[in-house]
Amino acid sequence: NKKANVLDNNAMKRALTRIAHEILERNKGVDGLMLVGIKTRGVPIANRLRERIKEIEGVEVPIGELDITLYRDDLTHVDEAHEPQLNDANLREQVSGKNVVLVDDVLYTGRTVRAAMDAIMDQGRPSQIQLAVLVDRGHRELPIRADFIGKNIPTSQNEIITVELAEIDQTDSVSIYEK
Ligand code: 3GP
Ligand code: 5GP
Ligand code: MG
Repeated sequence: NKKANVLDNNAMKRALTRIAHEILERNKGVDGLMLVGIKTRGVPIANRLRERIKEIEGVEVPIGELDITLYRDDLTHVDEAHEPQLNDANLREQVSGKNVVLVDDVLYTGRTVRAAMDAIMDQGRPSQIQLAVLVDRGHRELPIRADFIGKNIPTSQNEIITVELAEIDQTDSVSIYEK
């Protein structure tokens, strides 16, 4: 059952515009920049950031996607015994020498991001890896943090964050549910 709407369409738009500016500021422009979305919902978020960056700088930065699926995926309960499994890495561009910005919808334990970093490093030697997330819900189990955050939403273990994106869900929203 739903407890609260946290971001609507306009708030999400503003957060992603801000993150696009922050990415450009941190990386001093688009040179060497590459975005990598983590499936499923990290991919449309990465595409939106690329659109914003194009509007700001007039350049389309390279983009890739990673498929990292939990070995046992039970949406309301992440089994600590099972690490996210890496399925495949279809990175369209070489990551060597790039400033790679990983993009995901929700950052939770950090295990998905750890697997994503492994996948990137298998492709080559990036100059840097940074992390952008729409929502940081806390409860990290690894020493991982995001460089760019849409919204910090402190949650309890029995809450889940629902992220809906127009490209997949026909609407843009972030809300909190109680299990
Ligand atoms: P996503 O792949 O688009 O990011 O994990 C499959 C989907 O379930 C994810 O979509 C994610 O949004 C959603 N989800 C909701 N709660 C959880 C959770 O606690 N753990 C995981 N792994 N996914 C969750
Ligand atoms: P982590 O590996 O950090 O525990 O979890 C990150 C991944 O799991 C993200 O890709 C995200 O899709 C999913 N996830 C974890 N918790 C939640 C949550 O509360 N809501 C949503 N929507 N996704 C979550
Ligand atoms: Mg995700």
